[in-house]
Amino acid sequence: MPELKVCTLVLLIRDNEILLAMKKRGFGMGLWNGVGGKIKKGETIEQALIRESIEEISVEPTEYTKVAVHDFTFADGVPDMQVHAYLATKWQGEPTESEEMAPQWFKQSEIPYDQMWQDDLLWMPLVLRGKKLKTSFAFTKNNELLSANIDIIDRLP
Ligand code: 6OG
Repeated sequence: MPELKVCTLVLLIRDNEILLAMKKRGFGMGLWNGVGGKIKKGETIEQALIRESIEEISVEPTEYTKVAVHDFTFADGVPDMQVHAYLATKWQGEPTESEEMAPQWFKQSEIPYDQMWQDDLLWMPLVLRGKKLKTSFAFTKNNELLSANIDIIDRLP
């Protein structure tokens, strides 16, 4: 069985806005998303979320809550990516473009779901309303959403 990639994903929230970033290269290129990436050996999930936020948009989250754990399956039915998603309400630094991501504030009522991963439309509105989720999503080889399962839960691991 291939190794499970564990990743982070952080959405900055202020008033009625959300910070998304355009992925300029690699996996998910051309899509708006939160910031994050793979956890490195020896790192905790929270250390990785801070490191990735600094690397990608020059922001250090200081107050954040885990809102979802997503299991993603691509093509073969074997879960191969687990994404720990957080909302951050405090941070240090100004969101700044890097080689990997170009950040932009959006109104929460104007999230560009048609330029995002197809799962986002199903879970982001729920976490923005305060829900906590455990989900699993399956995608085809062409990154089209094939199936979705979303459980609303009280506490996340
Ligand atoms: P790097 O390859 O940049 O990490 N990611 C997803 N995010 C959403 N919203 N939906 C998906 O649906 C995703 N698949 C992956 C996790 C990849 C980054 O992309 C996120 C990481 O933050 C399939 O190291």
